[in-house]
Amino acid sequence: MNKKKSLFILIILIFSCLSYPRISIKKIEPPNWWIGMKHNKIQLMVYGEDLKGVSAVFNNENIKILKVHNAESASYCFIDVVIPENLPAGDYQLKLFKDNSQADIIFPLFSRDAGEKRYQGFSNKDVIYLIMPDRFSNGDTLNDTIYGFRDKLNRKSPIGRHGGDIQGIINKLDYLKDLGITSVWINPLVENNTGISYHGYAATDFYNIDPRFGTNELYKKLVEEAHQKDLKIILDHVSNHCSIDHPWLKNLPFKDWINGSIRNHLPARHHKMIYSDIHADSSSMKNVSEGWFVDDMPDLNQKNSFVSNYIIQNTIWWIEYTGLDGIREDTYPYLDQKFAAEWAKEILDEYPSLNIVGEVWTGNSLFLADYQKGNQLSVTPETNLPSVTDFDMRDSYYKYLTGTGSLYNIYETLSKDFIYPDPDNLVTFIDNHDLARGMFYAKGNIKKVMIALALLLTTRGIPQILYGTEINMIGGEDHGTLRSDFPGGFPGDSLNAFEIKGRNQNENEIYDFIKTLLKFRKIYPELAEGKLIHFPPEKGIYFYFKILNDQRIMIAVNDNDTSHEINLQKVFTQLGKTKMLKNISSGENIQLSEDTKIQLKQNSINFYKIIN
Ligand SMILES: [Ca+2]
Ligand SMILES: [Ca+2]
Repeated sequence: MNKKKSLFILIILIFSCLSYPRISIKKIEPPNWWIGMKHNKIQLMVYGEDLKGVSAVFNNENIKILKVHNAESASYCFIDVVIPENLPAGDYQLKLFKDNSQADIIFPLFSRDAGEKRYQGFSNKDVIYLIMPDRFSNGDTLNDTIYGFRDKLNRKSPIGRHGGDIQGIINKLDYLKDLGITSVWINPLVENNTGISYHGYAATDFYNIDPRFGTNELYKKLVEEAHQKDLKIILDHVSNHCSIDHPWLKNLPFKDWINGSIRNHLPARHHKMIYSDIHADSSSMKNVSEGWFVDDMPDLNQKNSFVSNYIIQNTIWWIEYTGLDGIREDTYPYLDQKFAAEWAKEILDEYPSLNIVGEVWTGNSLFLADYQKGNQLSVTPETNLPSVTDFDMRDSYYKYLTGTGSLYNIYETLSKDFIYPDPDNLVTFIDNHDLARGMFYAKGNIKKVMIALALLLTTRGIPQILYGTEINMIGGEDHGTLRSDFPGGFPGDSLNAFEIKGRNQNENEIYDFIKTLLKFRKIYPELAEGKLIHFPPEKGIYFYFKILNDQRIMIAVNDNDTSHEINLQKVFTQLGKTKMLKNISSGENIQLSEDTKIQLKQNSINFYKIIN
């Protein structure tokens, strides 16, 4: 071939490339949908090349395409699709066309799983066990380090990956069941291919489980196995931000996909009262809802309807895919609040029995209550959010355990419950994955921790216990050490605290105490679900009653270092015609007369079944 001819062919080739773009599809999100959902109108996000101006069709004309939206970047397009109810399940083909170029991708439509124990919700009948999955149990050492993923296994580093995973949690479901736990909240499991990734809050893929934790199929299996054992699973979901290493950041679908830009963004302010503050300026609200939580977690702009649709569908997708039972939504006040209300509404429309708790980190119940659904005092629009995290109560436990406060702080917090539309639907806790452990603050005062735990489990709300509480884990104030490994969960551990013989005396004391309380909650539902009547604590003595229909239990706390003999005259209005009290721990019966006194040991909490 002479030079002239080859140059001619080259020009033709270049010309044809310019005039006939080659469109391509890399992936589609959601990767599938289901037949028979209320949400039968979905918006597909297509990733590929040269997608501006494409037209789209399915290989089945019953799947209606309402609209194809161009993104600002040609690497994406969005397709509004209606899925008919009577379509057979199966793999359908989505075809995109542009000029002489064509690309296609399989879009499976599944039938819905009709299993009984799906989307159960959680309530004050439950006890939530919070697991940081990297730090609980390593059930598969083959996934500890994954080629192409930044953080490698490094158990020596408090902020490194330690190897815990979903298989590890599956392996310990019987342990949790035996302890008496009913629900498990697991910190986020989605892909976090970024630095310091063990905590899971920096997603680089919203539709895939991080391979160091397992696979999507394994997560589904976890939910199914949990359900078989009558345990529930709560998804830790993040709508507010993603990782700076999310592929979106290299090629944003729209300039306003995130709030601000990598170089120029507002830092998040933490004023949780900002939406209900009638004196607030709109720019202050923007600093909370549009600021970046940290510099390596870009704030997603839920005002962009494509972002908003993406997140709502993503949440529904995980619920439908696994059948999970509830959601803990991260950094709730930092979301665009109009979006947040829409998100909760859409989820609860599809799954009315589900419960959603928003993480609202403020110790002031007045502001917490404003976020709970149905608040008549609120000046902000309806949130549709059933539950919030009771940080006011947590702060009271903190004051009690550190000695900077007393039982009176706990009493006072409970006395403010009028502010909540539904105080029983608050998630209560002494500590969580972001806070130093109760035992750390109590400086090893095991009796104080036991009283706090008993109050947590028997006053009101949905109690949440951080993994390791039951074995007296202490940890430190920094994230790395408070999230220490559960002893025995990892290869080479010298002790196995999952077993009685691997725990020392103190550890077994706390373990047995929690297990007994969880058993009491099952035997005496009034402890879990009953109405609370309480008396102002005086001189470290706190009386309260839990009442469910005609079942009643009296609880007496002695927070003194000496034993006390107490005359029951003080609580006579609640005892009335009661003939006998039965100490449910010792089985001892106490016949009641006008001047009956009970003995309360030092630093003790005592439960008496009321027998008429
Ligand atoms: Ca592992
Ligand atoms: Ca935000």
